Amino acid sequence: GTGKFFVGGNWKCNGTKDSITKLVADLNSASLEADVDVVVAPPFIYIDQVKNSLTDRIEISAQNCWVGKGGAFTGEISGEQLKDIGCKWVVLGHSERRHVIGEKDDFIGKKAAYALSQGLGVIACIGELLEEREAGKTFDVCFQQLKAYADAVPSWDDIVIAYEPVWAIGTGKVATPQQAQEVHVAVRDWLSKNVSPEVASKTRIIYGGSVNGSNCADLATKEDIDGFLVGGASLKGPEFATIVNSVT
Ligand code: G2H
Repeated sequence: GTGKFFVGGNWKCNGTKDSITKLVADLNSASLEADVDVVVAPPFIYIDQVKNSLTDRIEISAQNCWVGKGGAFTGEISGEQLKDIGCKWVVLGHSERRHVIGEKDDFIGKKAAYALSQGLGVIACIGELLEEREAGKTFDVCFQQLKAYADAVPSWDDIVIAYEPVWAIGTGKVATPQQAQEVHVAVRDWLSKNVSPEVASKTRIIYGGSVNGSNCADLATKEDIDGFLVGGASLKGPEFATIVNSVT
């Protein structure tokens, strides 16, 4: 792998004050391998609760943010506000925002650039739909999404790329280690040719899509899999710890 293993828990639109109190307690008492960056992404309204109760060992991410400076944008949350409440990261370009909410590549690229400008790290998601994979367009789609980030951001220092094939998200159909590795290599190659060999070798590329406590170890053995973005299984503290500790 490249750099430090990185495991993010994307809680999506799940949880209550009570269930999050329990999850935080489980995470606080879990033993986590030292050499792993660990991040959780609660829903916006629970970030402050998590920030005030979770161990500093685990950093906090938002799941989205506004594309620019705050102001008259009803219902949005700005990057400045995320920094203000102690977020270190923001997930951008998640497939649910692309395909359920309708966010487009260039909008996501602008969000990434603005978030970086505010000092947030960006977990930049990419990934193909099943029909795109079946049509042999996996690399084309991933490269187009990567290009939108590359065209917008001034630096890749604070970006982690999350490859999440949409057909594997929340479906229980995890990509095989070989399928994931193949795309991760292609992404690294794209970065090398289109950004720089240095960025390609330094940027972490994590896998997401039905990662759980049983399949993480096999995936983690692959050379270009530098960690995971975990949805469903991140809602269970002990299982999330198992995934963090799958670092090889
Ligand atoms: C992919 C992943 C986390 P899950 O969306 O981002 O979710 O692990 O539930 O497939």
